[in-house]
Amino acid sequence: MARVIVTSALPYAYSVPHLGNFVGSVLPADVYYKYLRMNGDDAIFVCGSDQHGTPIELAAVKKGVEPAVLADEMHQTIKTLFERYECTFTYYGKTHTEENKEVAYSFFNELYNNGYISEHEDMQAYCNIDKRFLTDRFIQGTCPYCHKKSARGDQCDSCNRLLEPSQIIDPFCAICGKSDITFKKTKNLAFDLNKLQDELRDFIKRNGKYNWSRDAVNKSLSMIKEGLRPRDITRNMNWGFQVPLSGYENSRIYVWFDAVGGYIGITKEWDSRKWRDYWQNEHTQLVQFLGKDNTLFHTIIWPAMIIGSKLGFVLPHTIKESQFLNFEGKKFSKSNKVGIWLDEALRIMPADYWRFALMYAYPETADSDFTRRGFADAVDTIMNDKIGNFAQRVLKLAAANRQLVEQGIVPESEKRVKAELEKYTAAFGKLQLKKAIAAVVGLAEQGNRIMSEKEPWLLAKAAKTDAKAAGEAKDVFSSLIAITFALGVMLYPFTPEASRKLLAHFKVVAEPTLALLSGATELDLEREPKPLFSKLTADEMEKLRKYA
Ligand code: B3M
Ligand code: ZN
Repeated sequence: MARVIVTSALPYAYSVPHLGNFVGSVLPADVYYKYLRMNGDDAIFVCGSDQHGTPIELAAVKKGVEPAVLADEMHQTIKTLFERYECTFTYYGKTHTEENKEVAYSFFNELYNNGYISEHEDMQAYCNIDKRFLTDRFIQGTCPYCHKKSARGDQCDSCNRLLEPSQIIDPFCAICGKSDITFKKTKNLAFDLNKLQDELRDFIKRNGKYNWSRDAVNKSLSMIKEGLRPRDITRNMNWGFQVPLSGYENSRIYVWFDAVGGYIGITKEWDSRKWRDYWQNEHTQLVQFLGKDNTLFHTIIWPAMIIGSKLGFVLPHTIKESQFLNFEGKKFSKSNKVGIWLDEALRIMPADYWRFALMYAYPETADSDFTRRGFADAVDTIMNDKIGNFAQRVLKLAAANRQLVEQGIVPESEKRVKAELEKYTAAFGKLQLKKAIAAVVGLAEQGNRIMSEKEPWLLAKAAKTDAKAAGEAKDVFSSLIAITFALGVMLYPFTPEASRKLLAHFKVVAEPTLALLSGATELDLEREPKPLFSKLTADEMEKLRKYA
């Protein structure tokens, strides 16, 4: 039994996430965590709001409220939404807390003491129109590497390389769009990543073999190969943690520094004692889910903080990077009204449908596309026809032919259950979540095949007068019941509500475990079978059409 920390990238607390954000990290992390719980692992699932950074400050300025107030309001909204999607975090915290400040300061102080933080004076972009320093996303322009016009102050949105504001070619201000920019002399503190590059390379080579996405390994190693540069960890702005060093009263700690450290801060907020048992324990596996635009912050800056601080925190064991989900062939975009946001989605269909359809389209190794047609197909053909209808037919047949129902079946003794379960656990073991969901669908397909080949309703009729037919009917019923029960268990990470409904027929009311599959079934024949899923109605299709 392993001890595992599962994390999902921390959503910024300034807007509701869209379906693409959700499937990029929180949803697959939740699916994986639910699996670990079923498997009996000692796992915690940590996520929360990333509350610092320029966009939040700016949104607050526009609304005329304090950034902390806005960030806490949004935190509550987003947290409640994830709960409505049945995400079962051990703790959904936030970064603007005392606990996280302590964590950020201990990283800062140790890196400083160990000689990895250096002071430098340079010219920083300042917008003469907005009268502020242009940090991070507020300075945009052309990328010095790929030469696309998609560079922002800390990263290029096209090639995803990490940048410094001074590297940007033809910069302009993202607030006013103008290039009335002066470079003013300021002091900043930089994290000397260059001093840690050999250790970082070793770390990536060592841990990169634990189910990391190949893309994550490759681009991290190639960044190191190009040579790491010192990276500013302070910003000339007012929102964020104060810099714990005199002379920096007008600066704040860079948002990414306390955001990655936030995984620890949030765990500390969860439990002021237990957090150490997870984070400062060499036997812990840290499994991190994130979108590909967040990878280098997690494979370079974050491990550099852990290695350089020598605080004994566990390094990422697995980096599970996802590619992007597009919406009907386009990038999600609030300003261009492309996409569906998490609050809107629940006004169209309940959580289970989104969880399943999104994981079915999970951009696990390549960008994928969310389309109305694909969604309808996942809902109607797979959820409703293959899984839901099958389970309901089995339960109805059983209720109508009680004399053929054997109690105490061990689901795993059914060879089809055993085979698909093996694929399922192997897939989860390698964090191949699309293969895991395919094993669930595969088991339902096996069940459907038995239905059409054996025609159990005819066997049941024949069984009334023919003892041999009765024997065969019982066997077929046992297989079907074993498969139905196993589906109830295996669906849990993907569609927790349907799993609950199905397992209630087997008198399982607690959170399911994989161990149930080696136990005995007890089918409740008094319980009326109801549909697990339903097809999209004309009304639901119409609602979806509005977004397409
Ligand atoms: N908040 C970026 C994002 O939401 C950032 C992730 C932080 S993970 C420590 O895409
Ligand atoms: Zn670029």
